[in-house]
Amino acid sequence: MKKTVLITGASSGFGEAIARRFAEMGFSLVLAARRLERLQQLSESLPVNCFLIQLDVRDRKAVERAIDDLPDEFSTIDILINNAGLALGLGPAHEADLDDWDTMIDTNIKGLTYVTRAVLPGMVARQSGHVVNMGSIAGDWPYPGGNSYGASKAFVKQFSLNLRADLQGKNVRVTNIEPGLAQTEFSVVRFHGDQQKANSIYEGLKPLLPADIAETVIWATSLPEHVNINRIEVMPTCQSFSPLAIAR
Ligand code: NDP
Ligand code: 8X3
Repeated sequence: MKKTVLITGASSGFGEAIARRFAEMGFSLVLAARRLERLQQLSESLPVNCFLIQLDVRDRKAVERAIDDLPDEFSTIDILINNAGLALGLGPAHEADLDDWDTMIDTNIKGLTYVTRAVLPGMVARQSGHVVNMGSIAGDWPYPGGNSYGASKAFVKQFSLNLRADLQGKNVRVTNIEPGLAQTEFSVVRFHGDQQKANSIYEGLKPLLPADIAETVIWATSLPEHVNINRIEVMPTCQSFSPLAIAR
């Protein structure tokens, strides 16, 4: 029987690439994001059945309704890709816009928990399923300006591990994927629409591409059911570590 994957944040970047890869493999797709027209364009280019949901993951009631109201054909979610998320701002904590912090916390943390909580009972009842959370290297490695964004991804890391603890014996897998620098709409969003500033982040280097992360997701979810990949940290080869900073 065809499996169904629900992807949040499927309207661009990683989510879109992940949708394309699962579609190639014949999965049924439930695609969610706020920009419905982008989901429509995507689904028209895919060779499989898609159910589209215009959804803001920050809206707890809307998330619950969306999962409750899935048509029968799409209601058995075999794989959940909790990918919707964003960074806003790269300034120091003492100058940060609190609205940006609220939005990141509401989306990357709360939204992710709402979708997970809505989908998990079905997986547990069926004793089958896989939750893939989109974390980030920012959840492991601090950097200037990472403040609330990095902290939100550290939540995703620990939440993923704690889900594993709760799901012991339920045959539901949990994987946290932690990409590094990747070229998507991420930086345009982070810099509030400043395309030039966003482009400068990727100038003169070879970043990860959405297809690279899609491949990682496909690998982790295609392994035999008895194999659980807890966490995958992925960087472009050009990215690595700096010495610890010391102010003199
Ligand atoms: P994009 O900006 O290209 O994609 C983000 C996706 O999230 C969009 O589809 C957007 O859809 C969706 N989204 C944002 N807010 C909401 C919301 N409130 N409700 C529903 N959907 C939402 O960036 P990426 O593909 O890079 O980002 C995907 C994930 O990967 C994020 O969680 C990000 O933090 C993470 N990540 C990105 C890295 C990078 O360098 N690019 C590296 C590490 C992790 P819409 O606007 O239509 O709602
Ligand atoms: C995105 C990667 O390094 O820009 O999560 O925070 S980084």
